Amino acid sequence: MRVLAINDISCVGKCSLTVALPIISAAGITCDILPTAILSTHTGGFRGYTFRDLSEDIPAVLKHWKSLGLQYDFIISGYLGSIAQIEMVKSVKDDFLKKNGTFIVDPVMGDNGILYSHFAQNFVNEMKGLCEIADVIVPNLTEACFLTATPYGEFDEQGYDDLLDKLKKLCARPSVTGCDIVENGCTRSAVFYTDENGTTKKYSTEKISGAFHGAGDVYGSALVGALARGVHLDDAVRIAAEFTKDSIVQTKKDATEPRYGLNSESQMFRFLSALEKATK
Ligand code: PXL
Repeated sequence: MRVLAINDISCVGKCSLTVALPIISAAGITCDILPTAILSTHTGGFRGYTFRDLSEDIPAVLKHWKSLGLQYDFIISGYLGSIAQIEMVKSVKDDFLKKNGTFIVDPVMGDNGILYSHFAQNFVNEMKGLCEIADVIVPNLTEACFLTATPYGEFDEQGYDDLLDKLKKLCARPSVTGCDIVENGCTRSAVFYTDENGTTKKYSTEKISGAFHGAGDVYGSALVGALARGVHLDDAVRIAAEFTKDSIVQTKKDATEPRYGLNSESQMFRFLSALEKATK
């Protein structure tokens, strides 16, 4: 199994490729990378960060890869710095994804109801086009709302089901993270997702209060790692959600600044043990 992760390198702050590469590799899967930009830190919570767009370098990289005849079982795309890069990802999918391969899009655009800096409505519209050619999309709740022109706010379970129905018009298998639900009087954090048969399901974990940067990257990377290992979608969602929750719990215990990302390193063994169990 060979995965290509298309994402930026945020040198500090543990997100995008600095999360995808260790998690997918630890899952036992070869993870090649196509960096879209190099930033001194990610853009969520730091000021004065540097941003080098790597778009100019990408055509030569892809030309070289074509000469090697590279083909991928999975391609996952994440943070894209421009509309031109969305178009580039579409052509990478056409040229480098195996016939029966899986294309996963993390439509990284925002969090907590707002778009990240650099993004506006025209980017959202183009991102919808990318989601339309994906097999699986992994938006957070904010991104799911922008993709479906749904006002961001509080949802009940029917509201999440309706949101998934709208997303299904874009992509058959959406998986939305960060959906708060109330079960037996307790707030829990759920992933709402659609399985291979088109049925919407949910998987919930304990809700840890606070905003934790990079949680979506940990979830998406663990999901790809599990799917690439041949784990069924239901188990892959469960394992990825538990790993993300465990990483959040540890990060909260560490009391590090949330903008520095999740301590997923400490939970890697647990994640791999769950993966081993699911693949036996
Ligand atoms: O974690 C998502 C992400 C990825 N890449 C960059 C970001 C963010 C979120 O802020 O700024 C550069």
